[in-house]
Amino acid sequence: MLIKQPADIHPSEITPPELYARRREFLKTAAVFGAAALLPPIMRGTVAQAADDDLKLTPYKDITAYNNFYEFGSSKSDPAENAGSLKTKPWFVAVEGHCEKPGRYTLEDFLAPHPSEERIYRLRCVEAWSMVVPWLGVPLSTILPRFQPTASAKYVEFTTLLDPAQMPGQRTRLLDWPYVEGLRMDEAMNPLTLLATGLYGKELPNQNGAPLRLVVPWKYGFKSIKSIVKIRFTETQPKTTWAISGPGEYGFYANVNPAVDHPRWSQKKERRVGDLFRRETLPFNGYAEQVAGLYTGMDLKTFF
Ligand SMILES: Nc1nc2c(c(=O)[nH]1)N[C@H]1C(S)=C(S)[C@@H](COP(=O)(O)O)O[C@H]1N2
Ligand SMILES: [Mo]
Repeated sequence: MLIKQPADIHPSEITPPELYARRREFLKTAAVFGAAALLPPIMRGTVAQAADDDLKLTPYKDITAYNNFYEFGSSKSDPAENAGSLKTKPWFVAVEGHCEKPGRYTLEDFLAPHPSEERIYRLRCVEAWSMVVPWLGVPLSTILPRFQPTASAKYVEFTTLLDPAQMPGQRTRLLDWPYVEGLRMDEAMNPLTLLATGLYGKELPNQNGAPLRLVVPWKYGFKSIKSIVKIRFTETQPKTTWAISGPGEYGFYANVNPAVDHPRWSQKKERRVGDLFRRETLPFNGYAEQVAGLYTGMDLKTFF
């Protein structure tokens, strides 16, 4: 039997080919954005811990041409076609509710002084498609404390711009405008929760929610509200647009849960945009290790 010296062993001989290809893909990704060692620690953790799914980036073209943003129409191509009418400069964010420092902030002031980080997160829509997106943004948990939420602040409510002149979908009754979303305070303060300002190293395109959108990677895409103009600290659970529109189909929690079907279709599998075949959907979209503890003791069939 021939025993090879370690130096003679090509990495492809010790790593199953499929994993090897994935690792190369990851290394390529890391090369595009700078060496993995230079990534912020939290992001390295995210990449390493995000279950056994691959994190091959969805092409920029797909991320920016296949969207849900009902303010610009209900078909997937509408936002890219129509969102040019949205004016994102200047932009203001109002901070209201149970906090010591409410006010109306310019976007720059609202985000300052925190630098943007890059986070590669999967986005999983309840319609059973998914993407892997290299977001740029600031963790919500680094921004919220500045406004000094009080002990009564149990939730955070988010509101999208209301301006039918810029958002043609708002001239219809497709949804109850403005679009609203909410998180429990501990979900908002979880280090994975991101306020995104860009993707692929560039400013957010309008169709992806410019200039400021939420990204909650363990929840269905619809939690990730776009073009945010208001954040309000509340004592009671905020209303959310999709739960208003279909209370039997969409709940407040919206955690990715392959074991609980949508009333009209299964949530067991998903199709990565651009792929031919479907793949298994992972509980909490692959982030169970980091966030399952937030829901200990809750029946996720009741709190869907
Ligand atoms: N204001 C607003 N935010 C929104 C939506 C919307 O229609 N309006 N759609 C949601 C849904 S259903 C999904 S899946 C994601 C899609 O994000 P993407 O287009 O960047 O992939 O945005 C979410 N945020
Ligand atoms: Mo969605």
